[in-house]
Amino acid sequence: MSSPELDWRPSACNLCYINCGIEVGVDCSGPTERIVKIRGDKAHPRSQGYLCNKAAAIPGYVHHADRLTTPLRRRADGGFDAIGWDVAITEIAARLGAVQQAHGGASLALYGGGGQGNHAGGAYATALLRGLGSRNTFNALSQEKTGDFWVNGHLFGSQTCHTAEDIAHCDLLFVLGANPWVAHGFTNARDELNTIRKDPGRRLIVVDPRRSETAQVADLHLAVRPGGDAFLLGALLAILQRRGAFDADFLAARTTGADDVLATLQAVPVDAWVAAAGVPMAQVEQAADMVQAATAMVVRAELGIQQGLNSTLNSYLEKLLFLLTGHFGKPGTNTLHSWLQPLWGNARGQRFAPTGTEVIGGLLPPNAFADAVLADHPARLRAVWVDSSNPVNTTADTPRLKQALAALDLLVVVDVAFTETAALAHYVLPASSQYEKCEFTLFNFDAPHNVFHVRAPVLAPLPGTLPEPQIYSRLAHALGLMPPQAALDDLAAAAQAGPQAFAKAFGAFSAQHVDAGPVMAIVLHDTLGPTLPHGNAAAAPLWAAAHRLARTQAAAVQRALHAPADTPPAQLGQKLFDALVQGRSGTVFSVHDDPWGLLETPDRRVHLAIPALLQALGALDVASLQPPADFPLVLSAGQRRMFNANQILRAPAFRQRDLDGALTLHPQDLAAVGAGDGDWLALVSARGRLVVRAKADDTMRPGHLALPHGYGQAHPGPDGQRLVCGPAVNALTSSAWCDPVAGTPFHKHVPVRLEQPTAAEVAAADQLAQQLRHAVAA
Ligand SMILES: Nc1nc2c(c(=O)[nH]1)N[C@H]1C(S)=C(S)[C@@H](COP(=O)(O)OP(=O)(O)OC[C@H]3O[C@@H](n4cnc5c(=O)[nH]c(N)nc54)[C@H](O)[C@@H]3O)O[C@H]1N2
Ligand SMILES: Nc1nc2c(c(=O)[nH]1)N[C@H]1C(S)=C(S)[C@@H](COP(=O)(O)OP(=O)(O)OC[C@H]3O[C@@H](n4cnc5c(=O)[nH]c(N)nc54)[C@H](O)[C@@H]3O)O[C@H]1N2
Ligand code: SF4
Ligand SMILES: [Mo]
Repeated sequence: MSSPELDWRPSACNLCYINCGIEVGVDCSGPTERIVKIRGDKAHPRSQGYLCNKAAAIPGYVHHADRLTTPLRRRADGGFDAIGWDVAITEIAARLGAVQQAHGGASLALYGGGGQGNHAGGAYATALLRGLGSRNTFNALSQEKTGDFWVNGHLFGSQTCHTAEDIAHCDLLFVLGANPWVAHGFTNARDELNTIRKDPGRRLIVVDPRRSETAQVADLHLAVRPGGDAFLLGALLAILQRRGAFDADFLAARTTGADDVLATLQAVPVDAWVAAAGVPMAQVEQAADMVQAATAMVVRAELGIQQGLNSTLNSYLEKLLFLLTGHFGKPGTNTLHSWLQPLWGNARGQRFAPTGTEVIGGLLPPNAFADAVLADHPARLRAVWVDSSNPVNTTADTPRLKQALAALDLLVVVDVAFTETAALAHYVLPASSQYEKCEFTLFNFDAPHNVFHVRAPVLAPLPGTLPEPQIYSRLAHALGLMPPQAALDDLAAAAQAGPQAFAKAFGAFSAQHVDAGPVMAIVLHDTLGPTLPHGNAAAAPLWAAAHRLARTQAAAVQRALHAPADTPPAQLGQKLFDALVQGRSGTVFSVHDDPWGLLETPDRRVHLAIPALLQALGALDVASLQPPADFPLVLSAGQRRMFNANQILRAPAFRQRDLDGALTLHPQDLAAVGAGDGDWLALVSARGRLVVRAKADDTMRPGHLALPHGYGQAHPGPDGQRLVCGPAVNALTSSAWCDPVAGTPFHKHVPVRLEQPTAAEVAAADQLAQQLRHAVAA
């Protein structure tokens, strides 16, 4: 039988935050259309047809046995009843309203607000939250990036000033605690790494305790002791300073505060710190040589330092490396990028009352969530909805997180699948998948060309599901948060009449309904949305964003759209919006020639001195790297591997090459515990115990172990029983083990020990492993 002819439709991959342009091959021959194949979209201006191995798994995200197809309401016995959408919306609205009435808006929170491919819904979830009088948003970014944002706020004047990496044009790529070969993190990573490797004029340095896939193609691999990065970076900066390698002209022309930084570096005990970092001095000198020789360097950092010891300090030192050497704001260096719509905000100095936690970028750290619910505080959280997140598996300290979820008056989960978090909710609302609705992401971190991709739906919504904008619109209407229907009808009629009529009517509407500000995304969706092409109603809030950018960054938008310099702002904004909603493969929305107009310090200089972090650098103590006696090994709890993708892919088939989510460790560590390759071991932290499959791996540094991220999901097996695939790593982590500034967890540095499992543990692990293999084979 010949395979059916496929209809190819443009979209983007939702499996990591690069969001490569793809074409999905849709089989239209059956009663319902199905995605069966994926290929790269050559028309996508950023990825240009590139794909990694994971994209082939997208059909398994859309079509699998655990998709939700009806709203669910939990019964007293813990089971669920299927209920209709009208009942679900009415009941949830009533209960949210009751909590808000009794305890105020501050008792409500949103947890999530967008995974790796879906930020459209976040605009609407946030609108509902604001409409109810709350700004409490817990987001995964505060498990990794808020230390970086905090540093950016100090250096560049706003936490929304975010650095981009012009890797395509650098001659030195300095990778710190990142494994782009596997995890990407920048566009077309494997192609870029191969190009650098083959070019004798370009160099790659990797700092990673593990000889990672990226380290294996590097010119220099510094196998740092886990957690030793602040010492290594401090020593490297001090060496560069002593060699006179800093860019004095750049520092004088573009920065303030360099003297304070230099004074701190002067005091660094280089030899002691290099020894603490566990790297030969000759290699650090070699790294310094390569930095000095570079004409254009990019520093690329990720979780290895952001979820490692001293994470906010690491983010500072990493930026000092490119700033003090003047590799900033030029082709082939780190620079700032523009936003169509910032993914986070600027919130310097704000505190969250129930826990005293600093709000960074407008976001709260998941590490503070359990305390925020369980605290004895008048503003403690009582009602929460989770959207596009699975905190039971992804937030530190699973048992305590579950305790907090159970203490809520109301927990609503909006997801495409029946997650571990959904299983604990009062109500579960089934969302349409990212290929069944209009989507976009705000992960647009490129410079000088920045790209935004509005992804039109390529399939009809799975019956029973709704796109998030409709869910939040229905809730906002049911809660009485929306302006009068007659006003919305007038605005909708103006939208039908055309862009100019709409712009005029919207101006009048905004003036008249000032209190509709918080729910404006929903207003735009309900009125302008229906007029947009390709089913792109959810992109309506971008109308306001496009007009704002055309006003504030006119030259960059003109360059992107090839529009004449005298284009009036209103016309430029409309042109940008039209390009965004009409384009199917992504749109270049801004082209910047330098970052200085994007800086938000009043003097447009980089403010290099951050006193609290300079003090922390001066106070670094080599003894802090000594592991506790009862937990002598360091676990990287959540490694990116070829076959994991956060919690997005639930069916075990995707992970069949590493079905048990093995613990990788150096053969020497395996021998020390008297075990062999493939044996079960008990991995014990101060917080918990997991039985895991051991896998000898000589790329690991002795003493350093790794468990994968993105496991621990239950999925229905062939006999209907729910089988949990691989370790749920956050059973081992603690929410208190985190950065003092940003509250980001030290997941790359969990102190552990290995033990022999009991006979009963081994029997249970063997049985589950067999069931999983049986399920995958079926
Ligand atoms: N395949 C795959 N790709 C993904 C994801 C996925 O789940 N799977 N998730 C996406 C997401 S959400 C993110 S945030 C990114 C994360 O992307 P990365 O941060 O690149 O990935 P990780 O594997 O978490 O960690 C990177 C490296 O840090 C190293 N490391 C551990 N401890 C230390 C240390 O003390 N110092 C230093 N210098 N390095 C250390 C590890 O050995 C590892 O090689 O990946 C994205 N891409
Ligand atoms: N121990 C440890 N913990 C970690 C990490 C680690 O390295 N170690 N990494 C951290 C990092 S960097 C990150 S980014 C977080 C990620 O953790 P989370 O914030 O929990 O996000 P994801 O794992 O991406 O889960 C995405 C969820 O969105 C759902 N989903 C997919 N599409 C849609 C949709 O269209 N609509 C809706 N409503 N839902 C959808 C998926 O089914 C899934 O449940 O994990 C963090 N946790
Ligand atoms: S790098 Fe791979 S997982 Fe990430 S978006 Fe591209 S194809 Fe998808
Ligand atoms: Mo992440």
